[in-house]
This record gives sequence, structure tokens and C-alpha cells, in this order.
Amino acid sequence: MIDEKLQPVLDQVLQRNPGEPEFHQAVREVLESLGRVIAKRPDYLNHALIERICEPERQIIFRVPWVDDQGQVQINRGFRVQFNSALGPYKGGLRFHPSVNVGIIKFLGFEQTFKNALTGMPIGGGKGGSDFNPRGRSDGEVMRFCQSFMTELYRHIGEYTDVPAGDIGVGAREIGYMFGQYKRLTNRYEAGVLTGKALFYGGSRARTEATGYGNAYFLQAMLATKGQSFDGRKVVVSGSGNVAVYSVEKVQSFGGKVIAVSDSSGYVVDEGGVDLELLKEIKEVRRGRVSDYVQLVGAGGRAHFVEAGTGSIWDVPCDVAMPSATQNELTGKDARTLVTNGVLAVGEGANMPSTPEAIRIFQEAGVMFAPGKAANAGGVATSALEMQQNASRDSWSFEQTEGRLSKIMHTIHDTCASTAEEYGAPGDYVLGANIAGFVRVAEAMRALGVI
Ligand code: NDP
Ligand code: 2IT
Repeated sequence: MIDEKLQPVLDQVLQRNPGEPEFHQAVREVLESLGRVIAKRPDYLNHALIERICEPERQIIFRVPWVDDQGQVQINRGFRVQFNSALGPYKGGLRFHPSVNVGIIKFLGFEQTFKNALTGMPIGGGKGGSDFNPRGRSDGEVMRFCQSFMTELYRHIGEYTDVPAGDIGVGAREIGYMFGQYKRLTNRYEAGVLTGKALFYGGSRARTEATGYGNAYFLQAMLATKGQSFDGRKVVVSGSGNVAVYSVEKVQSFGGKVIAVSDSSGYVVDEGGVDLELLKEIKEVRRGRVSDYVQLVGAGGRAHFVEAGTGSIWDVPCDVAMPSATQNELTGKDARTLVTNGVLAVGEGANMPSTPEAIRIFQEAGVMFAPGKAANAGGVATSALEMQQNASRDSWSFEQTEGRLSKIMHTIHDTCASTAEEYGAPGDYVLGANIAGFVRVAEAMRALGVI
């Protein structure tokens, strides 16, 4: 339910941003949480502050022409939405996926603004990407695409302006090609302009692992509030990309047993526990599919594959669910199945992976639920640590960096929990995350005048 004073704000967002359902969904969720804030602090309704927070500061859309291996010219669309810079330079990933459009980038930029505020680091919110599909493209094609993308993007970014990183379809390889092109265009070795770089040219240790590890740390803290832990628990992780793989790694180190992973073609179940080294080999070295796992793991049919469309990974009974692929991948129906199967906790590794109906079902059933903007904030927090290292021309050890990450995740957890309690909804991490993130952004914006 949305407060009647905030309904006109939502109505205006819906009217001014037609055909952008993901953006509407993200804004509606935050506005629903803010009723309790304006009841205590009606002054937040002044000066169109909330309206301004829902409007990106700048939206850039550009043509990305490139030449494929057959010599044919291809055209894609590039985006960068610079959502809010009250707390620091715009910060957020770049997504390369055929489904990308301006509404998706706006939802991601909006979420990023509150997520980044929750980290406590000096970073604003932004997001970008392209409808380019890297699947099946050669290394040369990916490089030429990245170079063309950066040939336009470079004029809008910078260490003090906007600092992109990876997201779906963008990992260390793509960041490398984009950094190389930025360096040629600007004639500057500006390490802090991108994060997620490889170690040998300014990357941070533990950045690759950070999002998945961070979600596991958040869940560990949330489970502990009920005297629970990962030890001996069955865990299902959707996706098999960067976030999923390092969620599996950390959950295993905490004594949990990950029994299923997926990609857009389907999911694999291995009741014996997913073989992490094999999963990494398939995804990171071969750039293959999770279905390859079944044959490669061998061992007398220990694992099986279920094709997408014939079942859902959330049909696999588990104690902890970690949706780590994409938005709206976990539906109301999936949530009902998980609840029936006795799920204890859900930690969102992806951005907005649970539909609003799914979230309602979890909360009504008393399932501990960690929303993405809190649970997956470890990635961007470690990006901010990478910026710190770049600014001081330093390079920290893995232990030091992971130690900072773990502390940040526990602090975010405690902030969400105490904010939910303060606003009369103990245990509601959605409310806690939305309110704590909002208040930080709102206070900074007020201090800066009408911006
Ligand atoms: P990757 O590209 O490394 O992996 C994405 C995974 O999700 C792949 O297994 C992919 O399968 C699957 N996937 C993507 N789109 C779809 C889709 N439409 N339907 C079904 N499966 C899909 O991306 P990341 O691991 O980096 O990102 C995963 C999620 O985590 C995203 O929501 C991202 O925004 C979020 N996130 C990422 C952070 C990071 O640091 N990388 C930080 C915080 C959040 P396939 O290969 O078949 O496409
Ligand atoms: O959604 C996210 O937080 C990311 N893709 C990471 C952003 C970043 O700047 O590291």
C-alpha cells in the first residue's frame, strides 16, 4: 500500500515514463516504504525532494556501430543513466544483454542510488549498458564493440564524474577493452575511471568475489538473528555468472551445500553438492553452459539438467534461496513453492529478482528476506574500495579487502535491521533498506540546495 500523500508522486512517475514496467516496479516499492518516513518527518514532502529523487539527473542514449567478423556493420544502442550524484560521483555497472532498454537501465540506476547510499561510501548512483548480445561473439567482436561503446561514453565519465563497472555480460575482459580505449582517447592513465579491472593494471583483490561473498555474509548475519547458520543447509543459487559462482564459493566455505545452479537455458541439480572447480572451469574458462556440467561431472549420473520452460529452479527444495541471475526471475508461484518446501531465508544476489508478489508471500510466511539493494551491495562497496586504492596508488591484500567487505556487509545488515525496528516493522529488511538508503540520499540532497 502506498501512502495517499505519495500516490501523486507515483502517478507522475508512471505518466512521465510510459512503457517502463521495471522502473515503475522499483519506484513503487521504495515509495511504499516511505509512508512511515513522512509520517515521522513530513518535511521530506517539501521542495519536491521525493519527486527529484525519482528523476534521473541525466540520461544519455547513443549509437554504437561496429564491424563483425564477416565485415558486416552492426548497430547497437548504448545507455548511461546518471541518476543521482548527491553522495559522490555516479557509480554503477554496465550491462550488455539483448533485453537492455532505457527503462531497465533506469530501474537499475534508481536501485543503485539507494544501494550505494547503504554502503556508507561516497558514491552516487548510475547505470548503463547496451542491447548488444555477447553470446556467441568472438573476442575480436567483443573488443571492437567495447571500443566503439567507449568512443562515445568516454566524454561522460571520469574518476570524479561517473565510474562504471561490470554487470550482466560485462566482466574483466570487457572492462579491460573499455579501459584501453578510454586511455587512448584521453591520453590519461586514469585508473579510477572504471572498476572491476584486472589486478595487474589497478584492479582490487576480492572485487571479482565481492558480490557473491557479500550476499553470503549478509545472509550469515540475517540467519544469526534467529540463531541459525549455513552449516548443513541446502542452498539453491540461480544463475551461473559472476555473482552466482562466488555465492557458491562462500556458502560452501560456511558449510552450506549448494545443490542447484542455472543459466537462461535451464538448471542443474547435483544433490551431492555442486563441484565449484568444475563450475568455474565451465563458466570462466570455456565460457560454456551449465548443461555441460552433467556430462563433465560424470560419476554415474549424479547430476541432472532441467531445460528452461519445463520447470523452475525454485522447485528444488532448499533452506536458503539466492536468486542471482536477473530481474523478476522468482515469481509468486515460485515463492509459494519455496514456502511449501520450508525455505528459511532468501538473499537477493541479483537486482530485483523477486516479483512484488513473491516478496509479499515470503514476508507473510515469515521467511527472512534480504532485498538486493542491501544483500548484493558488496560488489559496489568493493568497487569503492578499488577507487580508494587507485586514488592512493595502493594495492591491498586479499585479507584486508575481504575484511573490509565483511565488515561493510554486517554494518549494512545491522542498519537495515535497526531502521526497520525504528520504523515499527522489525524484521522487514525491505523497509529497512529502502528507508535507510532514502534518508542518506535525501539528507545530502537537502544540504546541497535545490539540485
Ligand atoms: P553474469 O553475466 O556474470 O551472469 C548472469 C547470469 O544470469 C548467467 O548465468 C545468465 O545466464 C543469467 N541470466 C542473465 N539474464 C538472464 C535472463 N534474462 N534469464 C535467465 N537467466 C539470465 O552477470 P552477474 O553475475 O554479474 O549479474 C547477475 C545479477 O547480479 C544481475 O541482476 C546483476 O545486476 C546483479 N549484480 C551484479 C553485480 C556484480 O558485481 N557483477 C553486483 C550487484 C548485482 P545466460 O548466460 O544463459 O544468459
Ligand atoms: O548492480 C551492481 O551493484 C553492480 N553491477 C556493481 C556496480 C559497481 O559499480 O561495482
